[in-house]
Amino acid sequence: MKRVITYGTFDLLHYGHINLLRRAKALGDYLVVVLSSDEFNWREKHKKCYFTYEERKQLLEAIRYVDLVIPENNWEQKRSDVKEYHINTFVMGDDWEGKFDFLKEYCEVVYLERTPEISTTQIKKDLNSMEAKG
Ligand code: C2G
Repeated sequence: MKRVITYGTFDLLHYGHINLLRRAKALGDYLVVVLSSDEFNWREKHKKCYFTYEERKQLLEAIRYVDLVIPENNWEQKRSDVKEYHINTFVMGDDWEGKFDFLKEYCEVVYLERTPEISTTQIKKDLNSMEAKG
């Protein structure tokens, strides 16, 4: 049983997230998604999510590639998560390339290519401009 883990906010879930989750799951048999809490997002990423943690968790749990969703409350929990969940492979999009190489001591670290042109920020911008045009 190969166990994979990935982290993120996953607000306004979109096909870029799905592409990441599908490829992450393909690297093993069990995928743990560590979902940023509302507090962590605000305190550490200055991100105000459209959907609450519970709503984002519900959306992720409906995805066939996702086996478990747990909260991300701080930057430091990755080492203990990898140990506690017996993780073989840590996966992130390549916008984080190199940032988590310290985990190579505990598990395989894989950075996957981001899906270009789509992001939560872009969705919000596009919706705002559509609204403005009426
Ligand atoms: N992603 C992607 N393609 C996109 C957008 C996002 O592959 N077009 C990937 C990101 O690289 C990340 C995952 O989807 O691996 C989740 O993206 P975010 O919700 O933006 O996650 P982020 O805010 O980067 O949080 O401790 C790590 C952080 O929690 C990561």
